[in-house]
Amino acid sequence: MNSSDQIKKNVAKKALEYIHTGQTVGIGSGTTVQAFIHLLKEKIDQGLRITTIAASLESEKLLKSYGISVDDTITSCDLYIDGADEIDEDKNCLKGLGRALFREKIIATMSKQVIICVDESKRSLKLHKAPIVCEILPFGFHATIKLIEKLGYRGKLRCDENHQKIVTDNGNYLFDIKLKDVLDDPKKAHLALKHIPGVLETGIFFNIVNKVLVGLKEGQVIEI
Ligand code: A5P
Repeated sequence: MNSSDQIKKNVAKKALEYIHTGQTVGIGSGTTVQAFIHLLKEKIDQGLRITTIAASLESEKLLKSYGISVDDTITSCDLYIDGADEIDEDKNCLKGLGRALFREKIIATMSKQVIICVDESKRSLKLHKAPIVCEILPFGFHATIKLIEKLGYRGKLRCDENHQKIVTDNGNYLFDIKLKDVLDDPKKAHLALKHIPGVLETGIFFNIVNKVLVGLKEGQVIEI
């Protein structure tokens, strides 16, 4: 049986097979992506040349520390590599547990190919386990939460262990909606939430993922 870290490495290694010199590559965030960046550095040392754009300050810092070029003026990517918190059979996913959903969605949307790297535990027939994360504007956030609740959702403003509100890389707050039931229509849920002016973006990704790499406990990586 492979450890969780080893599974992440296995999936990251598979994702690396899609990277070629001359590409612009969107780099997501989270621990699986960190494993990917470590392996990417080895390839860069061997002569691979790419330009990247990063979905979080943390990923950007790691890329830069390895001497990998990061350019946030890029307008399109050949491919985007990221993790997810949960993914369903139709490749819809829930993202944002690592705070970075907003930039992640911007980069995924500008990418020709979106590859999501997960382990088996993140797969579901229908989304229901992970929260729907909403990035919300600090101004008027009480009113925004009231409107989210008016849609029938219940959740929590994300705070740290000292009860301080978590602030994203973009200076906003996060509201985590706990799902009571499976998410039958991710697009509909996204559009309803996005209709609230204070909701800047949601962690519901639909019609955007092209390929899923799933790391199995036994060590193999399957492509979906
Ligand atoms: C970041 O906000 C998330 O969308 C991440 O992509 C997600 O949390 C996956 O992270 P791990 O690879 O650490 O599970």
